[in-house]
Amino acid sequence: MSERTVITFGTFDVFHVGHVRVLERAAALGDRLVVGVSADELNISKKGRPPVYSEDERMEIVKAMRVVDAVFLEESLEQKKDYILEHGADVLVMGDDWTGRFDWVGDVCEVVYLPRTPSVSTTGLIEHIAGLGS
Ligand code: C2G
Repeated sequence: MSERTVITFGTFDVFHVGHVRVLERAAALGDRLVVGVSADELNISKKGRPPVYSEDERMEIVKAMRVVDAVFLEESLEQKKDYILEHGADVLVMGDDWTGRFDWVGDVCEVVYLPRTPSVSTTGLIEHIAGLGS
């Protein structure tokens, strides 16, 4: 049987255990895991602020995970289908905060939404760290 490639996307800023778990669970759904790391510009347009870590640093961190085989820069949310085809992905995995949002790629691959890890988020960590200084 041929290799099953899993693809997932994310900013992975201020890398935390929720990121580790979604990558490990995504990897477990196939033989090879490819990760699209959101570009700094995409983050600014989505969230109105630049990430704490640069895109190069975020790609380096994600690439260092044992379960990750390859990383690339995700420059636009609308290009999902192109990225999926380019990387030969059989399944797209996203956390369930994205449920339903990427069903439109369902004609080129399977789409799976995984439950998010509760009580941890990049925004929460940034707020927590900022509060330590006051
Ligand atoms: N995640 C999770 N549990 C958390 C926090 C995040 O499972 N407590 C998952 C998210 O659901 C997502 C991945 O970790 O699948 C990356 O999360 P973010 O860095 O917040 O990514 P996001 O900004 O949502 O970018 O094309 C889609 C975007 O690039 C996704």
